[in-house]
Amino acid sequence: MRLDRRVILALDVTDTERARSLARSVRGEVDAIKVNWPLVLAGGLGIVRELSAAAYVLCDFKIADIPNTNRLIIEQAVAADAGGVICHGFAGEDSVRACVEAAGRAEVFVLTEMSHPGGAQFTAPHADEIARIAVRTGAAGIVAPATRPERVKVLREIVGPKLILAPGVGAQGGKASDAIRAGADAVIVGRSIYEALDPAAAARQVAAEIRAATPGR
Ligand code: 3DU
Repeated sequence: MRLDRRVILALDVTDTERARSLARSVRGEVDAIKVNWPLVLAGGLGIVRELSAAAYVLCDFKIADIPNTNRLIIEQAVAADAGGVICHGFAGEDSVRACVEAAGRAEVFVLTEMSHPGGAQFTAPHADEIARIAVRTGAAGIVAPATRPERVKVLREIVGPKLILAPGVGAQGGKASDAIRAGADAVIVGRSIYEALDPAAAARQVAAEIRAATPGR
């Protein structure tokens, strides 16, 4: 994933026409479009192929099954031209490894610790170990909570130069600049961009906040 703006749009809408129009309107303002189950269940996997023609599409399938099933899911995402896929780490090292092996040139991001309050219950206590799994399996990076920048800092120490993508900005209460200063490479933003009257302007604003927080980068 090439990061210029350091902003990824979470395109969590279920109207495929609106999804297409949002993707068009933020072109050049975000580095990638993250597609999650709501859109794929509504529009089919074809929407991934379609959006991939003009953008890096990150399939947030939060894959968390046995290795063989993970492989089958990843193969579908790759066949639809996804640039990257998100898997859960809690299913264990063999499950994550199966994702990385099946992905080929597509990038795998391992979800370590979820950003919502419930994420502190089960994922946070194991996030450091999951981050180590991401390193050992050769994943491209991890997903870590913008709502807990202090945790992003700890996870950065563990993953070294691997990419850290941080959801939880805006609607969930996290601040893009805090996540980036803590060590995230990019933030994932959904509602604050796609529900804005001017989504492109909202995306530009997040990118501007990030630039202001990291002078000289
Ligand atoms: O809260 P937002 O509307 O900005 O959307 C955040 C997106 O990131 C959404 O697609 C959600 O499924 C995803 N995500 C998290 O919010 C938190 C995680 O730990 C992992 C993914």
